[in-house]
Amino acid sequence: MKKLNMAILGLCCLGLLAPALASAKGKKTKTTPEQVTAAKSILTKYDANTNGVLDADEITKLQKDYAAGNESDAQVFDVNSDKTLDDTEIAALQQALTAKKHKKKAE
Ligand SMILES: [Ca+2]
Ligand SMILES: [Ca+2]
Repeated sequence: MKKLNMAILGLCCLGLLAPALASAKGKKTKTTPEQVTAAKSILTKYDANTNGVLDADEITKLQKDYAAGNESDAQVFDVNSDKTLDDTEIAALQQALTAKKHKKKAE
């Protein structure tokens, strides 16, 4: 009986851990065209030193503005809709910015 309980407990732990592991396992989120457009717009607004990338201080300002509700473009990156841009979401933003450079679509 005790063994069974342990087995069940083990299975429960696995069940709890598996999704966490799956999401932590650096899965790449796909960049949507909307995100690329928004990223471009954000870069235009926040690239204060115009070096073509969002630096730490520029990202901090973006995060502050977004948290204050002053930045609507960043909304597409707030995947969990908690009104803040965390590291993962900023990474997605940076990814969208690079995607723009690599993927050139003839329009
Ligand atoms: Ca910059
Ligand atoms: Ca968020």
